[in-house]
Amino acid sequence: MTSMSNSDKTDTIVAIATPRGNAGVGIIRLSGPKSLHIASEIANIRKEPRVANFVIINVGQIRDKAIAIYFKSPQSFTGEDIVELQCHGGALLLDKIVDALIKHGARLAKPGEFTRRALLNGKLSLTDAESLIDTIHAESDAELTVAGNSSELHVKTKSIEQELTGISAQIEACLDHPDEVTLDTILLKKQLNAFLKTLSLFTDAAQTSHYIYNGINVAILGEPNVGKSSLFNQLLGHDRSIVTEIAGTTTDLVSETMQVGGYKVRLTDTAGIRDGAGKIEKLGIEKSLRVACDCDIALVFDDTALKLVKDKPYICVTRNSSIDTLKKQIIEKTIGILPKLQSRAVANTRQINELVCAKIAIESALKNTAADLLASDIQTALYHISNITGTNASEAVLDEIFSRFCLGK
Ligand SMILES: Nc1nc2c(ncn2[C@@H]2O[C@H](COP(=O)(O)OP(=O)(O)OP(=O)(O)O)[C@@H](O)[C@H]2O)c(=O)[nH]1
Ligand SMILES: [Mg+2]
Repeated sequence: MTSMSNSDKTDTIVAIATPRGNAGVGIIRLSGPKSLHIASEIANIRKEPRVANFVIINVGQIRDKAIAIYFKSPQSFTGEDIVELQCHGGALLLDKIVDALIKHGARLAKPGEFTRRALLNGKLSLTDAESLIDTIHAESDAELTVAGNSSELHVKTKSIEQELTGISAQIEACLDHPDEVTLDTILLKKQLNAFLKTLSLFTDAAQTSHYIYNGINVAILGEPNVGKSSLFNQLLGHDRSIVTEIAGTTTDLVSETMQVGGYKVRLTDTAGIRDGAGKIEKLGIEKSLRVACDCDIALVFDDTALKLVKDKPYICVTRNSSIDTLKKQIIEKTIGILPKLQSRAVANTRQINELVCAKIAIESALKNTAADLLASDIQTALYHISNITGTNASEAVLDEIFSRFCLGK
């Protein structure tokens, strides 16, 4: 997604807000100054805000009975005038209605543009916006829980940002008037150390956050024909991998995401490990060996597999392993490898990267006695913290975040 121009921000945008497909209801959303005007071109929308009204949408030869709701600025999700049309959910029907709205002056929204406007209009913070996207993409209960707990990060980074801004002003004053203003270095060191401690709460939990957001990699390993793919399919609950009586059936990695005990697990079926395989199988076996090294938990069928996993957490399995027992064992091993969460200090990967950069700048500030170098470190720390809070976040950072959004959000 490219950076936003001024006209981008004042256009009236439109998108289908519900997933594409044939559903009972499909919602089209318009946001921007001309929302009501444009929607009124195809339906008799009432001007009373926040009232659901029954309308007939007329688009060429097509008619649809729908519910329309007008949200008047600033009391709306984006802070702008919004019209929401709850139509019938046919993909073709919704496309025709959107086309008509575009013909009457709306522009198709970019992914995440509604939320980006909400951010610009102060309706939500950047951490709220990221929490929203993480919630939408959540594939496990753990992910859903941590995505909804963004307030801790917001409160803590906002407070550090305010203090850093104050410190920055003091240093500038010292640099401008060295004879009149002196820096209380003892207090400054105390403040900086306190920031480091707070930021560490989140960075120390990075491994846990990583597992929660990216999933725990569980690999099924063993010699050919032992029943790896059969077990893989049973754990998933559907036929994903091909199963035959021929040794060497699986030649490539097959991965699927599933939820076990509220955690996201990425389960991988592998090619059976043996000597003397043909060209294709050999390439598959190389991948199996790599997965044996990289996985977090291994399900091992035999000694050949066991030798590969070394000191990694593993579970011995057989053809007769009970799926319920196995799932319980995976949960136990998962809890074993997840470092304990300190409070609700969870941040996503992007946020953790910014926090680590901020910490490095603060650590450098603690070593610097020259005011000009100190000023530069504090500015660097502020830059990274504000890429989390959203204060003056760069367009590039916003583009990166909002490109993860789906159309219509
Ligand atoms: N009787 C019995 N047969 C099984 C069981 N599990 C798998 N099989 C059979 O064993 C054969 C091999 O099963 P797969 O699941 O394809 O084995 P695999 O380890 O994935 O084999 P490769 O992909 O060749 O490495 C198939 O004919 C399965 O039907 C089981 O629990 N009992
Ligand atoms: Mg197989």
